[in-house]
Amino acid sequence: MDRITANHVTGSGKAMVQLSGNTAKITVTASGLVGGASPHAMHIHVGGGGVCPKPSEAKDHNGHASINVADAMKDYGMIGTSLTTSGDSTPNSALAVTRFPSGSTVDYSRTLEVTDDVAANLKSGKAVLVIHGIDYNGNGKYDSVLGASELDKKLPAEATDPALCGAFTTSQMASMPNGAADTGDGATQAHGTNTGMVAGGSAAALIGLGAGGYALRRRSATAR
Ligand SMILES: [Cu+2]
Repeated sequence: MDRITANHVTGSGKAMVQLSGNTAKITVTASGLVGGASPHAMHIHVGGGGVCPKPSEAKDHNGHASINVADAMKDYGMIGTSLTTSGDSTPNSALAVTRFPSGSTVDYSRTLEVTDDVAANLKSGKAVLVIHGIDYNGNGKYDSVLGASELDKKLPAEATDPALCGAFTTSQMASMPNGAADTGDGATQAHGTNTGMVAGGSAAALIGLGAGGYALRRRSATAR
């Protein structure tokens, strides 16, 4: 996934969706996020441009250049599915802070029913995964350095601003070989990685974050 660098994010993550009809098996892993008791809202966003915001889209928030959820709405669209840990997963649970992963790492896996709209966006490459919750001023917790959240005035903006973002790309399992050759090409490698995670079921679509996300992960691995 891409770091929202304008929000001083240093973490990284990856995600995959295995879609069969409207049933989506979703896995998300991330690390380097705000730790402690900080919940990280996670959503599949749909209906936008199917892309992540660029650093140049930062705006002034409480005197600090940063990107809030609304600033990037045209890029990634509205919330389609809330990746809660239990219960409701509709946009109604967008900020159900007690039902999202919390702490610096995310290791999420859940099978959910998604709407026709979300399924269509996943298949057409217009779905974007966003993990929220940043630590702009680096003090290890959410505070009001960027003011209140534009989504819920009771929450600090740091709690809802986007941290990691990745546009989903689709692979049809039926057309994929078992274990693509490692040609050194990032796209092909990412494809092969996806293939390796497929257990079976030729009718399902496997949807992962694109080659860019993979390259980012490689860079992260060598930088640490
Ligand atoms: Cu979101």
